[in-house]
This record gives sequence, C-alpha cells and structure tokens, in this order.
Amino acid sequence: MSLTLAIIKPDAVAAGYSGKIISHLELEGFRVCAMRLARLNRAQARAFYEVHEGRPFFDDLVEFMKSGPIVPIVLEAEDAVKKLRETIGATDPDEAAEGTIRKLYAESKGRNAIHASDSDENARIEINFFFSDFERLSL
Ligand code: IDP
Ligand code: MG
Repeated sequence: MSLTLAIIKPDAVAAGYSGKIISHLELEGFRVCAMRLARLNRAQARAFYEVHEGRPFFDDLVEFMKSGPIVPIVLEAEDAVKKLRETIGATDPDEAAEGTIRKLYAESKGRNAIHASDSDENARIEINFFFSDFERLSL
C-alpha cells in the first residue's frame, strides 16, 4: 500500500461537493488516513505550487487556491499516486474521461475541483506540507 495527497479545491468546497468527492474516493477503494479543512495565504499557495512558478497561469492559480477553504486528504491504496490520477481525470475537465472526479465536478482547467500528487516523492512532500505530524499520527 502507498500514500498520496488529494486536495478538494476552493471551487468544489464552495459548491458543496466535498462530501460527494470524499464518497467517490472511498467507493474507488481509497482509505482516508488524514483530512482537514485548511485555508492557504498567498505565500503558502505560492510555496505549494512553486514548480509552476513562471508559467502563464501561476498567478491565477495562486489567487484561486487562496480564495477559499480547501480540504487536503491523505489517501492510502495500492499504487495510490497512479490510482488517484486515474480517478480524478485530466487537468482540463473537457478532456477528462467519463466518470472521473474532474469530469463530474470541475468547472474549467483552472478551477478543476481537485489536486493529486504526481509522484511518490511529491506525495511525501505534499503530505508533510499539510500534515507535519503525519508520521506521529500513524493511523
Ligand atoms: P494537475 O493538477 O492535473 O497535476 P498541473 O499541470 O500540475 O495539473 O497544473 C496544476 C494546476 O494548475 C492545475 O490543476 C490547474 O488548476 C492549473 N492549470 C494548469 N494548467 C493550466 C492552464 O493552462 N490554464 C489554467 N490553469 C491551469
Ligand atoms: Mg500537477
């Protein structure tokens, strides 16, 4: 079993889709290991997405991610990173496969409902970003 990080983004939290998205993840076979409601300031949003600094959408992405509450969730499954990427679908909901979370709940490529880690190494870093005491929790 391995771990990954999902974040229900501000658009989906504001639209009241948090429960449906958590349910979707559990029905796909993920186990919720840690979860909280969080709110990022600008510096935190910039730090979380620093690999995208310099990209044309970076400022909009930072503004969006600090615009309202988010729900970071640590998920466990077999091959969790790959499985979650498949479950959420393509970045742009217009290109996401039928039945994926982004197809179901995302508004647009920018406001796309959910984040997922893209590698085991980034999952470890991103889990630590929101749950600095995760190892100690060891649920
Ligand atoms: P991912 O979330 O599918 O991994 P990334 O390429 O890592 O996609 O981009 C991070 C986030 O930046 C996306 O989820 C989306 O919110 C935003 N983003 C990426 N590309 C674009 C774009 O072309 N226009 C607007 N927003 C974008
Ligand atoms: Mg990414």
